[in-house]
Amino acid sequence: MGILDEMNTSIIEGNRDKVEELTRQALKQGIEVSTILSQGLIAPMDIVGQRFESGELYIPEMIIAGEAMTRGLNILRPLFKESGIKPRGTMVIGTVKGDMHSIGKSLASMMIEGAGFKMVDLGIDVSPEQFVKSVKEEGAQLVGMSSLLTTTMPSMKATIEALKEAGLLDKVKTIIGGAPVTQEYADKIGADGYAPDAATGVKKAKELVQVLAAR
Ligand code: B12
Repeated sequence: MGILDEMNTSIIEGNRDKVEELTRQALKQGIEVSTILSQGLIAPMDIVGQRFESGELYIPEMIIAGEAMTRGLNILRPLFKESGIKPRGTMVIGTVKGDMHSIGKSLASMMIEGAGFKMVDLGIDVSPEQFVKSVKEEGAQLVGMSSLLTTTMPSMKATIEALKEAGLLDKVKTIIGGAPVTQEYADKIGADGYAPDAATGVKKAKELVQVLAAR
């Protein structure tokens, strides 16, 4: 069994220490960081989701799998950072109000940070007011929102409305993501960008700061 398969099994089984060890080993073997990420860490979470849906796995197991994946992510995190460069811009990121899913948000944050942005991560269950406050305090150009539940997607709309009310929408660009989110939804709520994955998030972030700079 290849090391990436072993990582899949260990995440699904929630074997946190093993995931950490295998991530280190995979790096030592010279496997690309992006491959370790997509095939070793992200792929098993899809399987976990499917098994949850079919009733094979329960919430505690889903939490432990998430924690195991995060251990691997933490090892890759420093490798995404470029050092000593002036930030391209500042992004405030968070999982929207009512939503506790952190993994996709943290991954997007890590990759955008790696592309040279200053990231202000507000964590999970972030209210529209908290987003607005942080954008003001940080002078951010970008706001990243994550939602994994169809029931919390409206919090994205509420956040965009709160930014508008605070008179910030001409200064900041918004990017939304998360499994149930679509381009169509982004258009509907007036988000400036939609990213189906973290890599697209990086691309959008770069594009949108350029749009702002060109003004
Ligand atoms: C792990 C998990 C949990 C963990 C979360 C642990 C944690 N620390 O995050 C726990 C156990 C807490 C959990 C709880 C719940 N969960 Co849950 N969970 C999942 C699971 C299995 C994986 C999510 C994940 O981490 N995926 C991996 C990451 C990397 O993918 P991602 O989040 O999509 O992120 C990527 C992109 O979307 C994008 N992205 C995401 N956000 C952003 C933001 C920006 C700015 C950008 C640029 C990009 C970006 O980039 C990421 C990387 O490519 C999914 C199933 C699935 N396949 O999605 C269900 C799932 C999301 N959960 C679900 C449900 C129902 C729940 C609960 C309501 C269960 C319950 N009955 O209590 C609760 C809700 C709690 C709450 N209020 O939030 C449903 C949602 C159904 C729906 N459509 O609304 C799913 C789809 C499972 C299912 N098939 O039924 N869950």
